[in-house]
Amino acid sequence: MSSPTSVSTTSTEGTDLKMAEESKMIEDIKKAMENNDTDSAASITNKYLEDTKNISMNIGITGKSGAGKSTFVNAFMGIDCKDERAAPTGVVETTMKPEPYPHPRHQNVTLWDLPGVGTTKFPADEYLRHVEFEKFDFFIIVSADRFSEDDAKLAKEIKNMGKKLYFVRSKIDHSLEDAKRSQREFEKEKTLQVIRNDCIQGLEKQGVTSPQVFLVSRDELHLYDFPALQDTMERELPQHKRDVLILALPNICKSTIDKKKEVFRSRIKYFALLSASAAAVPIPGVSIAADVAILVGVLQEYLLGFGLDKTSLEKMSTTTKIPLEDLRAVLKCLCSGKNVTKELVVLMLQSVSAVMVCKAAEEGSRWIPFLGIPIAAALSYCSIYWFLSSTLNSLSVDAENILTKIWDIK
Ligand SMILES: Nc1nc2c(ncn2[C@@H]2O[C@H](COP(=O)(O)OP(=O)(O)OP(=O)(O)O)[C@@H](O)[C@H]2O)c(=O)[nH]1
Ligand SMILES: [Mg+2]
Repeated sequence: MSSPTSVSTTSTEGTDLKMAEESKMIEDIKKAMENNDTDSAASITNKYLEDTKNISMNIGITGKSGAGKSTFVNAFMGIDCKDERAAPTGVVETTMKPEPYPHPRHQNVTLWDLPGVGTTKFPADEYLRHVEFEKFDFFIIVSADRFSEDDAKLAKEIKNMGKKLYFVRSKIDHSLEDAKRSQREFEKEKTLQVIRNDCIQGLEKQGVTSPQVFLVSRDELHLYDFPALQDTMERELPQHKRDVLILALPNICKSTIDKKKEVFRSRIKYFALLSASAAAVPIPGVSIAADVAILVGVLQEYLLGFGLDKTSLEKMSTTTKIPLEDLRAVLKCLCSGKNVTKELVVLMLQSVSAVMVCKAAEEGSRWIPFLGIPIAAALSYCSIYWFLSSTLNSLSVDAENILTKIWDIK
């Protein structure tokens, strides 16, 4: 019996190691299947998927009082500041102690709204110990104007402690409005570059080397530097954490949706393998029951990742003031905007034609050798592989349609 392979969660692990672990695990599963040891195959796959789900991420957001930290926390989680799950914002609401905000759709991701160094009156090193810096994957320092001496000291200390950090210059909409009013020949791109350079030079003068500064506006995350911030964070994280971050990001453009789709696509083979190991059990009815149970969980995860679950859609309708029925009108996939139930999954499975299942055999066979594996298992593998691939395509199109609908009214 093969021993289950676990996903290591240390941040030093690289892409190659993860790929080697995955290949070894797939080999173990294949061997178990060929020996008709379906219990082992299922347990290795299950363990891997569970470990993947449990990878946690903690992001620390800090900066001066009023800089826009709490607003940034909410924007990052894709929720409105008036939402009951939101970090309180406003001119008088001061973040006084580290406050965790679990991501509403991905409970393993937590954004920490941290009081600014100035608010706590601690020196930078003591401040970091006070907020338990070890638990953070990275920090974001937010400022609504030039970064202060406190911000620079904190940045140096964060780097000394071996942690990543990014600078966010917030309220860019305000700054552009101000510039428009005061400049005779206003040029947007030029003004943005001036703000960016001013922040970078200010930090360098205070001894921060190669600071990465991103210009952000809370209501227009798709503009300015938020997309670049997403790409940079993602690029600098280890592979297994990268997937966690991507799924938790707000859908601000097509490229975010495409990245989410790729993360989900890379996991399809494991669900198909789970289905295959259940199909090899010679008890009538076991396979289909196992498939439905697997699919309910997977489809719910897809909906949460794309923000197409019922709650997200309702909240989106309230925030954007687009009637819920108008949002629903652009959705094509049967499960979009719904609670996924066993009945719904059965309905969706019934719409799968035999021809399409055969097509899946071609693609699916890249991952599993059919030789030595019972026919039922191979068929089950292919049908689930195809079903999830095509549902994923439909859901990503729905997510893009929602994005277009929202941008149309802006
Ligand atoms: N126009 C505009 N206003 C913003 C932006 N970000 C934050 N604000 C506003 O700035 C004010 C302060 O924002 P908060 O998020 O509460 O700031 P904070 O850093 O959490 O403040 P403390 O909790 O007091 O430390 C609020 O009224 C926000 O609505 C932005 O990008 N654009
Ligand atoms: Mg706050």
